[in-house]
Amino acid sequence: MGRVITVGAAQLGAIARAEPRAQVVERMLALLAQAKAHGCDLVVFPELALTTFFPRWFFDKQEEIDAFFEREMPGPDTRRLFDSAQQLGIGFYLGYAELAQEEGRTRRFNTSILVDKRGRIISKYRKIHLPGHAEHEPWRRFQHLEKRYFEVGNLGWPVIRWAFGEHKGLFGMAICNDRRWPETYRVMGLQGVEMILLGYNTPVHNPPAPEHDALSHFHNELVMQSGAYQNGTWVVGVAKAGNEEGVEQIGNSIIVAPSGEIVAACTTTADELAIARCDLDLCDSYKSTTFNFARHREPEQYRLIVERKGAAPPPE
Ligand code: ING
Repeated sequence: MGRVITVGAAQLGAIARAEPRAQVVERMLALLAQAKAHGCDLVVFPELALTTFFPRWFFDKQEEIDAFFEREMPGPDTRRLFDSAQQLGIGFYLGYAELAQEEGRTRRFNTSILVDKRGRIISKYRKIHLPGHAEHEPWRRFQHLEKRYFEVGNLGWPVIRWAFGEHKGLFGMAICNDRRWPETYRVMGLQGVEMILLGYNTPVHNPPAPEHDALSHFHNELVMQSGAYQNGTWVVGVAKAGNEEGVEQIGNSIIVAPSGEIVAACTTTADELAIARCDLDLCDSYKSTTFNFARHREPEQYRLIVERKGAAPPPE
């Protein structure tokens, strides 16, 4: 028997702007209880899981924006989540808007944390790929102002060794748009990652490219399946789904094996738990063969191409 970790993808349905954090936490506690009943070691919640996806609106008052941020973690509303997870002996990934005092100034990030079974924050990640735009663009059916409300993450993509029970594994985190970029998976793949946890809020409609809308599920699965396979890692992707304040967001939360196969999926756009028993030893079947980086990668060759910055000139 390998190093099996039982994982719950805890998808959340829509969160209304007026929904108090305490009510959202109640919904998360219900998913934690389900996870316990199914023997989960780890539960993954979505990106910005405590509030509605507020970058869909333009706000010009900073205090309105800051109402969506957490100044401490755990805070008054999230302490119950930490305590309950600890009582149940379950670790969790949580995405939230982080307001921090760093380097003598206030900083705002789209953040995720990994909390162990004793309620300790053992890793933090701040979203690097911020999609959307920084200025109000009224032509859009809805805004996507992550570039206005958050700074680019400054923590890299850390991979940590976590003892989730009698076994240990290598875990990393990403957030939403990060999952579309191969660098996200490769930077963690080069650190030997065995399971990448990520949450997302993905509108079906992408105003700059409406022709992609019909492919939103395909692209969601494509990027996580390829990232998993090409780096020999598990990937857990969890949605904030449903019609949230008039914007339809995809569900399609999935758990992907290092083979690239989807082994569990949510089938609704509501609060839903998809569960899989994930054997981390399966990673080695790919990391030691097809994707044996030490034997098969040629970074020196890549460097020359990258430095050339563009297509090679035609032969003389
Ligand atoms: N959301 C979306 C995502 O990357 C997006 C933004 C939607 C990009 C559709 C491209 C196409 O899933 C966030 N929050 O990054």
